Amino acid sequence: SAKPRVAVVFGGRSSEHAISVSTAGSVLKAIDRDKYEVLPIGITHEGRWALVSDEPARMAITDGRLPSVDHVAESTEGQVALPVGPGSREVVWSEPDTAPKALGEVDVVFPLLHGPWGEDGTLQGLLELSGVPYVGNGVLASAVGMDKEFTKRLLASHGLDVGRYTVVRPREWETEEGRAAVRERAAGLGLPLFVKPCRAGSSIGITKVKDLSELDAAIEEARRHDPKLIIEAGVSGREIECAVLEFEDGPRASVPAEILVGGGYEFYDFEAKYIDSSEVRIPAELSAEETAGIRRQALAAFEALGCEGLARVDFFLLDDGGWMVNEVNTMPGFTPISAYPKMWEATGLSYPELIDRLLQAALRRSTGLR
Ligand code: G1L
Repeated sequence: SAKPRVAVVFGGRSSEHAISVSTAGSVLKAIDRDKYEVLPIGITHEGRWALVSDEPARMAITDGRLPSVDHVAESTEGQVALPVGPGSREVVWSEPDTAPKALGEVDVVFPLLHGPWGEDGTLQGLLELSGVPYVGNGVLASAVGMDKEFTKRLLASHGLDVGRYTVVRPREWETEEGRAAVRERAAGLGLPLFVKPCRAGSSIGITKVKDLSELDAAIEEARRHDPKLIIEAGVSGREIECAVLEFEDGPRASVPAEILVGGGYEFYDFEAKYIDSSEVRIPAELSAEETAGIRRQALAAFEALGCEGLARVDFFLLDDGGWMVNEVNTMPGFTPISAYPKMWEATGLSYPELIDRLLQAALRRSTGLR
């Protein structure tokens, strides 16, 4: 009998709760029910794990209405629990003042969560402790991919160009000598500068600094999202992305895409990314040599971070012909119209096939060292 049971976990205490819910709707719709049994588990805004009705249609973004776990949860009183400890993969459902009820065993978790407690490796750590295999990146790659400083350090040590930058640590901005040192390092990077929270799921808190008189305000703004900041030298070039996916014989890179930022946007910000949906050209118009180069570097970045399952690697093709890695996204946008699935579609892999490959890769692994 035994179809593998997939727990799709989504929602959560994140500003991208609704994005996660609508992504889960797409994933639930595309999972082959002849091959897998599905258990949808939502995390409410308050962080409560709840059993959700298996109705993908109710999880879509419909004319301006944002979906939420709180609207599709079976009960806001009860709570789903994944026992921590090896041996059991049994999931339980408890209502107040009643004995916990077994929901059965889970063979694999499909985590669709963004931001803190989602893509920073903490949920992956919980799943490791629980002994349940899961789709996508492990603890280390998830944690590194979330931190722009450690991403750059690893990529650079593997010979990839990451551009010029400086890190501002929490305590450094709290003394006058520290602030002076930061201003001096920033001035050495030229203009424009991009001031960013070092650890963030999306583009929130980022300021483009065109004059050093704007630097302090930009730093204060970024510090509202993360006490650790990164200041990057602005670059001029084209924004090219490449999708990497783990196959039976190892990772493969897709045809690349180009992000064409629509008029009016200073850079690819939160709104441009999710609401305005800037144009994506797939395949990107590149020479055969450029395409081969980007695919090779995307695989190198995947290996540098010790990625598993998938990653989207974002580059700048600089005006001088060089390449720079801008970001490694270990949990990319994942609806059928997101760049990551579209790059695989253009490479010959449909959305349902992509989901099946991710589940198969997770089921081939077990938890622990690999
Ligand atoms: F599980 C995967 F495949 F690794 C995975 C997990 C999460 C792929 C993509 C995502 N992405 C998201 O969860 C999100 C960016 C839609 C969250 Cl808001």
